[in-house]
Amino acid sequence: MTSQTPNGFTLDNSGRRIVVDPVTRIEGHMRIEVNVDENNIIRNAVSTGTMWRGIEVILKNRDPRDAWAFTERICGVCTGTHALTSVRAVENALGIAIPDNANSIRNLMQLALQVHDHIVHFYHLHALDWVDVVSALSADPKATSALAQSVSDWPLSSPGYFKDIQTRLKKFVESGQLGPFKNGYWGNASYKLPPEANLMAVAHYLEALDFQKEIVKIHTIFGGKNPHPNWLVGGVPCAINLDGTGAVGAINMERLNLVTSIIDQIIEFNNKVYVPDIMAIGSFYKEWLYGGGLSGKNILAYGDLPEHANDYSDASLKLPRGAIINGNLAEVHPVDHADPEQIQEFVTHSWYKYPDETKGLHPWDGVTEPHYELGLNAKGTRTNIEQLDEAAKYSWIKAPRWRGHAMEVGPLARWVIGYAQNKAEFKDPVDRVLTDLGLPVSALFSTLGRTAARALESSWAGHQMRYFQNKLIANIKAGDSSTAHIDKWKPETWPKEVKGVGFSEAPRGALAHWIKIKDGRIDNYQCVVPTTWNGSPRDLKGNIGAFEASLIDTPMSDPAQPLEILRTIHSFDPCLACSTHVMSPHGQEMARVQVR
Ligand code: NFE
Ligand code: MG
Repeated sequence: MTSQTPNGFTLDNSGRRIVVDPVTRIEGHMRIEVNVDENNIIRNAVSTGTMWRGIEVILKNRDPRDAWAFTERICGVCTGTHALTSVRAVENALGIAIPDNANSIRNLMQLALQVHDHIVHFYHLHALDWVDVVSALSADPKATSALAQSVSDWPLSSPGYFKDIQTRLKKFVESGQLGPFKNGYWGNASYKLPPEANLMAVAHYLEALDFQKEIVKIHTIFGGKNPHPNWLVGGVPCAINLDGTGAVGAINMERLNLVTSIIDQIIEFNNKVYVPDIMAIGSFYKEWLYGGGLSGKNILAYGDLPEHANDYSDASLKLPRGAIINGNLAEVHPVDHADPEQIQEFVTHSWYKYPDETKGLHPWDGVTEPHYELGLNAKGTRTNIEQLDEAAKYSWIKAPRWRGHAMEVGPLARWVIGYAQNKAEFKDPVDRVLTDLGLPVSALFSTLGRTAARALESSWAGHQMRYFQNKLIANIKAGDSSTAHIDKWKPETWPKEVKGVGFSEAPRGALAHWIKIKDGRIDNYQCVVPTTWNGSPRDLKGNIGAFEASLIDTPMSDPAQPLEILRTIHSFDPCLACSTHVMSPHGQEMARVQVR
């Protein structure tokens, strides 16, 4: 049956249905179903979160000062970002200000997460959608060396180096123990890189695996551990003592120097490996401009990285805030988390119950009441096993909307908003990439655009880290070693009832937590996370979510090998643990790929 969605997509679910479950190389449990027409072009898409975790329910009646430690465990991937968002929500509710050093350290923690997440996402979760590992076996190491040296002066680029990598890879393949490279669609016609580019990318896959463990040391220095570093309402939980005496584990000059040296390595890795790889790989795929979905239409960013402590105004935020509707880049709308007209969550197609499901709820009044029921498909059979019914409830992800619109969030959304605001630090790198690849601005709104924006952001983030690290050191040297204000820690001093909101830009996009505090305890707590926006199911009016929209009209070269689906869905870096915040017995793996 053909239908038109209010957000501008034509759907047809009459063709063959392809089920991909579970989608791998993401965080959490997710299923995608698409219908393809007789030419194997995707004409309908259904995305579903198949797990539920109930963290919002677990938080009820707890001490608001502990909320960060619970919410942080929503996810081990965007580790720390929920904690940061949570302490901001509590500070906003109780009027708690943090010291300058805490602001710099929080920004360093958040930026370290961005860079770590982006590098790991590209190399370890996404690259193999573009890079054919098996093809690397037939590369000429000498030609690979020449290619590597033509794209950057990264030192690991000799013919011998690539020969060694190739030999290691060969042993791996011959052993039959492919490990992380198992079950790839090697040899699929959608792979376009020459063997040498594949070999270079495989080498960088291994290098990135080694390097990522250095990045997270920043979390262990400022937050004691990773994943799930420590946070604190009122500041950060680390003491500063430059001469190394006094508090055990205090931040001293030696530790600060280690942070500085990791930041230098991050900047170099981004400049000489990550960004050049994106450009090199992008140059072979620039015809493959599918996957735009909502990105050229409706995008949302909350902004983050306050330059000044406690100032969350647009002017203070280094990552931009705003909403773009219907692709009109000339108008960036202001975003207000406290406005009940702006952000609402719907559950028409989600496995939750609302008193009135024809209405959305602002998160301060949000309700999280699970209500799992299997939909019935057109044939009238129970469907979760075989085929979802998108006309019924079909996902554990709620459907958040901004002024009624389904929105895409993430690095591309942030960069397009910065671009639309004419901010040179976002506009210039984007224009350089487009010029180098010979592509128009519209090419940004694609799977490739999402992947490129993430690389540019990783590079930008490295420089911001250097900025906040220098700011931190200068402030400490000027005699300020304060890292926390705990003067408002006593619940007896709090108002009887109060509410607050904290927001951030997590690696995957706009994140906010809303809290209501009553008699010193959490009365209601709601998280609306990036993958809730992107992975949203349909809403009451039939608007499809960003994942779903991104798949429509994409041709598949072989539906039994759904590489194009993975390529586009992976470009969002989905995290289902975040978005569904008890797995049902029906949520477990049912099949890898089914073609019907
Ligand atoms: Ni679990 Fe997360 C991020 C948050 S969800 S990864 O980034 O918040 O999309
Ligand atoms: Mg939620």
